[in-house]
Amino acid sequence: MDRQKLIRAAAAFEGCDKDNILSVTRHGHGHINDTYLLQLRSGRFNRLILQRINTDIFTDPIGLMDNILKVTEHIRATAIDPLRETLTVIRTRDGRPCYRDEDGSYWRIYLYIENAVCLEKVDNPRDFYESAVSFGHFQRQLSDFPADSLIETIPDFHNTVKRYLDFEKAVSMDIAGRAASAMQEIAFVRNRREMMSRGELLRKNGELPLRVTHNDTKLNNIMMDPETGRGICIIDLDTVMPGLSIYDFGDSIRFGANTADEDEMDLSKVGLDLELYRLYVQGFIKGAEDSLTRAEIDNLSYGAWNMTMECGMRFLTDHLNGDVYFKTARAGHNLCRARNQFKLAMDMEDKRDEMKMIVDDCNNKRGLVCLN
Ligand code: ADP
Ligand code: GN1
Ligand code: MG
Repeated sequence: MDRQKLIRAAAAFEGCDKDNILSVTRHGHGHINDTYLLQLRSGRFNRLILQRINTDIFTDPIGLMDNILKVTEHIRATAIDPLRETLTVIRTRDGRPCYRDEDGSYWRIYLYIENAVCLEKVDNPRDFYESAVSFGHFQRQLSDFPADSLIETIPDFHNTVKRYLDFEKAVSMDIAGRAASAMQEIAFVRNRREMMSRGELLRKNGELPLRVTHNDTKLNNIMMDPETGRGICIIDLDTVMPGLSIYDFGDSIRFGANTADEDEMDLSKVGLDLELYRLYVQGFIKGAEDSLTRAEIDNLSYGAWNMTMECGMRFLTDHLNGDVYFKTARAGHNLCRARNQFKLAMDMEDKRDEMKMIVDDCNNKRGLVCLN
């Protein structure tokens, strides 16, 4: 990115005069936005996060920023340390939460969360547990926030029924000519169609409440305290929108409790790590306190399976569409990811009873759980 362009964007924000900018450098390992660390010479805050919002994915950046303002203000109202426990949006000189440059790119600035680390992967079960406490607590913090006042920043993001229709469309169009060589995977998805629509059904008939959900509940979207190992602040709020709590839970399991990486080719290595699963269930229930309903708790295991199936189906759909959505590093990358997710889903089907027992057990021992 052209340095002058970065400086011009930064200078549109309060306190960031050109003369006051010491440096702007690429930062972090996010896959969606362009993120920079902005260092100032003087002022109340010396370090800020400058981001160019990915408007290919988020087509309504103004609505998106409005969501973020609402949610962060709500969390801030009960925070003990309001500048560290949620993101703080810096305004432009004319009072807006983001800046549109001459090329049509949208920029925003957040306060940098100091004295905190962002972990890229689960190396230590304790970190996974703490991430569960943080995402569970996020549910608790927003349990009294009106979810329907938020826009869907990516419409139908976790509407598995809609995702299924997209999948069938990809199969019938077969744009990349790959359907014939993926018949086994296509059949695998088709055989589970009904089961995959259960979450949507429970949402529609009101059995599962509409919540404010994060929708990208990965470890690297939490800033953690390096001293205590606990989560400080949930970041990456672009996909915060109305959704189901069991999907926030499920996406963490899909990603973090797999015994192998998401694109491991050796499927014998792929499976659900039940110990990590137990830790995450304990942490999530603890963090959520009393905010989850019985129906939500009873459907946590289903949420894990459903998110795994949905993600595998999205990878397969993208493979059939010619790899247009997810970044790929090699031929067949999306098909490999899809197979990996399907193997994980199958393992969850085999471990269904154990998964359910773990949830019941953790729920019964609620309050007695203590890893700290
Ligand atoms: P993406 O959507 O591309 O994943 P994120 O908003 O997650 O973008 O930001 C990318 C990375 O930048 C994060 O993983 C984290 O390391 C860092 N980061 C983002 N916001 C902050 C912040 N307010 N303070 C400190 N680091 C941050
Ligand atoms: C995408 O880019 P990343 O890794 O944060 C995707 C998620 C998928 C994930 C699978 C906006 O997230 O939904 O679960 O890939 N995010 C979007 O790796 O589509
Ligand atoms: Mg991120």
